Amino acid sequence: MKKAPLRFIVFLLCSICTAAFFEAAAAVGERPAIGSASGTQNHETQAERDRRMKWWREARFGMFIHWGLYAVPAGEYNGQRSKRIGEWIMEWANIPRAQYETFARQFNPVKFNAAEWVRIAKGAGMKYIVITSKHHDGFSMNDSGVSKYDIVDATPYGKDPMRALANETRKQGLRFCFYYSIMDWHHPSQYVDAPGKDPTAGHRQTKMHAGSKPDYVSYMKEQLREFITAYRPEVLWFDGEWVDWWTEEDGKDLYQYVRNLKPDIIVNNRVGKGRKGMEGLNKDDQQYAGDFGTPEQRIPPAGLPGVDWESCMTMNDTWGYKFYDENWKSAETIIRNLIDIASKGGNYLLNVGPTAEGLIPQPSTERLAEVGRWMRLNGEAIYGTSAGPFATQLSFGRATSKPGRLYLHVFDWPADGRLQVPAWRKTPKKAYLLASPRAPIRFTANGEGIVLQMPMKAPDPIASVIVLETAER
Ligand code: FHN
Repeated sequence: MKKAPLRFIVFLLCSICTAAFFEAAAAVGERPAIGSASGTQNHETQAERDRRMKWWREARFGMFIHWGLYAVPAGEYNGQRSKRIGEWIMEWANIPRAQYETFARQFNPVKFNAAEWVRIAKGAGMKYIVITSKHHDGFSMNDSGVSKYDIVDATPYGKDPMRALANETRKQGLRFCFYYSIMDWHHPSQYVDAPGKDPTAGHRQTKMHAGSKPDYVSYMKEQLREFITAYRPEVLWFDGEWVDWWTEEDGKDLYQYVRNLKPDIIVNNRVGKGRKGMEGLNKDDQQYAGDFGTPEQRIPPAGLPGVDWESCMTMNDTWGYKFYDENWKSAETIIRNLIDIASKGGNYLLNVGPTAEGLIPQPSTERLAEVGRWMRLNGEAIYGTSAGPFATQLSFGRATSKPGRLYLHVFDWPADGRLQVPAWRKTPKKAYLLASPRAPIRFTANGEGIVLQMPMKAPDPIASVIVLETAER
């Protein structure tokens, strides 16, 4: 029998080891990246990846800001309004590029105050800010060297609010991040081919002129290089990747490109083609580019052990400002969403849509202030926590955990003050309200777990947090 060449033997051995590595990783619950075949990217070890993702995983709560030219029409064009999202007005009002460009001459956010915006985010308990550097309309909200279609060159405002916001965000101890749209309704490489649609208006599926893709990709890369080197964003939140002319290979290439520019940057899964629509998590037929999943306007039904994900959500029904959209979520809904998401091991990216003058709408600031009041008391039960240990949803609320501590977030306080907590793998040794740690809560074990004997009245009608200290960490 012919002797097998050495190379073949080496190859065989390697694939056996790789397979063994994955088994091991899965076994110890390590978090392979949502992206690459080896669980890490850029030859990054798992430990390096965990270090890179640490601040983001502990942050749990961030502000999304959709701000751009679409705030000028604010949801109305020639008297036409829509239930559709405001930042898509160039699409649903079929506004030709040349016409849409005229909004730039009306964009003058003289009331923009970076310190105030960051104070509102910080006051709500948010740890990072993701703002639209360029949305689908292609307009750059920062000073871009590769485009004159930006806030410095094309508007009477003439200044760079992203510079101010980046500096202020860091000054107040939050993380500055950018949203960037791959689809671009303004770039000449793309056009619209749809019945009744102006070829230069907006559309969900822009087409790419033959041979123009390389130009556009190098335009994007040059713009991203200047954004990354000038503003040092900590996260790049891509979007608009669904267009047919964008591929997973393009996504992997762009992921590599931005990580080479800033190795500790975190990139969402919309850099590539992995996500399953608005559910936001990746298909599992291959390893896709990106560091975290992006459910949109929804919360996954159950926790996703080992997966990094972030739910993004509006406070009303639009991302970009629409003056007549008053369908605001209550502070209770927002706080319970945050708890629900944290109890499943995810982050919450909550959106505001500032006006063309540069103001965050009052209904948003009021609700964020109320969220902040809850977070100042209960932040310990959100920041740096992991998903709760219970296989099924708790009937009375949610749970988050830390080594040696379980946090019960009680939405529905029992009328008789008696709370049945299902058993889980740890032994509770002490219980108390997070709001009054020196007042121990008595509890007794029973066949199903433990029963807590709590005060008759809920300390907080939205969510009262009980801490269970456990013997085991
Ligand atoms: O089309 C965008 C939309 O305008 C908004 O930016 C959201 C935010 O996640 N993302 C896209 C819709 O999936």
